Amino acid sequence: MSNLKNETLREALGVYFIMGSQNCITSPQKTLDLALNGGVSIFQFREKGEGAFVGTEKRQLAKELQAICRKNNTLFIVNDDLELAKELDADGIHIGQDDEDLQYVRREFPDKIIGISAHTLEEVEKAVAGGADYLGVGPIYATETKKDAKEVKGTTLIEQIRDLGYTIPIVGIGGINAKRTQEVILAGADGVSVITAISKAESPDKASQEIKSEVTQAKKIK
Ligand code: TZP
Ligand code: MG
Repeated sequence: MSNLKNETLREALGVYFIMGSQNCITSPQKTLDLALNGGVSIFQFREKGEGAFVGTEKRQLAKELQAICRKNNTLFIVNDDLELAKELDADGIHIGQDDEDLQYVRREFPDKIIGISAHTLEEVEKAVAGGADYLGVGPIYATETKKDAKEVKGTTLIEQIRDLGYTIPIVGIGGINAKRTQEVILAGADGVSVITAISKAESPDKASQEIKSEVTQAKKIK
């Protein structure tokens, strides 16, 4: 990815909303629409876990959420499902360490945004060498959302990555809400990835707005 694209992506990662139907208390379409109005700048469709749709229902929901993103000029990323990402011509794909090999994904999607979750410096080094466009680092705080999440690390790994001079865009993930946002950005992240604090908020628009404002403020201090 060129430097220009890299800087555009860094900016877009500010408020990174992730969800699937299983994370929502009302309709996912409505939740996403409100979140985008509130200031979410990039969205990841992550339909997984208990009660998640599969097959045709999953595909249909993905298409509807992608259409909402397009209407709002917001990047649409698919979690883990290469076939779906290809079929929908998504803007990108996010993979975990246990998913498809990064170099394979890069070959399959030469021009797409590829994000990867990283939990150690070794994983960071491999991700950068393998051509990832951004890193998801966490869990920063305790999370109820991902049952098999690794141990909570606070912001230490983000700080270490920056201290070593890596400039790759980073989003923090895990238990992040508006109150915790500044700490994550000040540690060196370009954005915050959020599920529950937006998907289960009484007003997903207000929650997104608050997080966006914290990101903006923290970036001014940095
Ligand atoms: N990866 C690490 S923590 C996490 C994922 C997908 C879940 C984050 O969800 P929440 O609700 O924002 O804590
Ligand atoms: Mg995965």
